[in-house]
Amino acid sequence: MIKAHIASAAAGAFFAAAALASGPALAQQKLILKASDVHPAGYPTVVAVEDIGKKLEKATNGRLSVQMYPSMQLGGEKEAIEQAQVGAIAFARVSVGALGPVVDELNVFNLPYVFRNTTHMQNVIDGPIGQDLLDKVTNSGKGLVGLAWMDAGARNFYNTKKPIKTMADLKGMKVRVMGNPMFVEMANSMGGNGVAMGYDQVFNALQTGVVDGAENNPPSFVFDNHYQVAKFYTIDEHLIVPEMVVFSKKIWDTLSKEEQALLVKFGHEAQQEERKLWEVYEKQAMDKAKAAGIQIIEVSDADKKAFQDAVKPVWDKYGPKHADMVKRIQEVK
Ligand code: GTR
Repeated sequence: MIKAHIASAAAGAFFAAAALASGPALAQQKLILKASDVHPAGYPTVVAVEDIGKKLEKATNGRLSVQMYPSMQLGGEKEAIEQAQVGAIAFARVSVGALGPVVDELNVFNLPYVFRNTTHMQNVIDGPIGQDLLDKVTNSGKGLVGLAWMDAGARNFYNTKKPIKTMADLKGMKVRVMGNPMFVEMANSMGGNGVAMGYDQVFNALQTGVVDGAENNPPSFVFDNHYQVAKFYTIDEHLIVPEMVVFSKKIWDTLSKEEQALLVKFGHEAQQEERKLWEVYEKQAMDKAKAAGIQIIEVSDADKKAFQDAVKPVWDKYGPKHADMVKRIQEVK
C-alpha cells in the first residue's frame, strides 16, 4: 500500500515534469535573462539593454525579462563573453576590441583609423556591413548571436604622468590597452609599451602605477572613475571601436521564433536609443572632466597625422586579411 503510494507519487512528479517541458507549459515559464556590462547603472549601454528587457517583459506578458548586472559585478568583458557562450548569462554587452579575438572578422573594426570619423562608423554599422558582421558572429559557431551594435565614440590616451601633446610624449609609457594583440602592437608602434589587460583591472593598475596610462572614450574615462587618478587626457582619436550586444546561443535556442524576433526588433531599437543617450553622455563626461580640473590636450592635425602614420606596421600585419571589408568600409559615405 505504502509502496503503491510512493510509486504513484513518483509517477505524478514525472508527469508534472514532462508537462512542464512541453510546448505551451514551457511558454508559461518565466525566464529571467541575465545581462552583464562593465559600466555602471545609467551608462548608455546599460540603459539600452535594460530597455530591451522592459519591452520584452511587456510583449511577452512577463514571460521574459532582463536582470542587468552592471559595474563589472560578473567580471570583465572576457568573462562576460565566456559566460554567454556557456549560457550562464544571456546578454553580454562588450567592445569589439574584446570580441575580435573570438570572432576574427570583427577585427577589421579594430584597425586604427579604419573609420574617417564617428559618423562614418555609424553609417557602417547601420548598413549592410553592420548586418554582415552581426551575422558573422551568429554563424561563427562560437555560441553567440550578434544582436545589436552600440556606439562608443572615439578613444583617446590618458595618463597619470604628463600631458601628451605629440607622439614623442608617449615614448616609453606603459599604456593599458584592451585584451587584443592588435592594440598592443598599435601602442608599441606609437612608441609606448602596450599592456593588454581586462577592463576590470584598469582602475587599480592606474592607481598603483602598474601602468602609466590607458586609452578610452570620455564616458569610460570619467564614469568609470579613471579620471580620479589620470589627470591628462589627450584628444587624438586613434581608435573608433563600436560595441556589440551578443546573446547566448544556448539560451537563444530555447526561445520560440516569436521571442527571437522580438529580441532582434528590440535590439535594433536599442542601437538607435543608445546612440542618442551616448551623445548626451559624452558631453556630460567632458564637462565633468573639465570641472574636475583634468588637463585636456587637443592634438593638432599635423600631430594626428604622425600618430596615424605610426600605425602602418599594424596595417601591414592585419590589414591584408581584411582587405575586402576595408574597401567596403571606405566606400561607405
Ligand atoms: C569601453 C567599452 C568597454 C570596454 C572598455 C575597455 O569604452 O565600453 O566595453 O571595452 O572600453 O577599454 O576595455
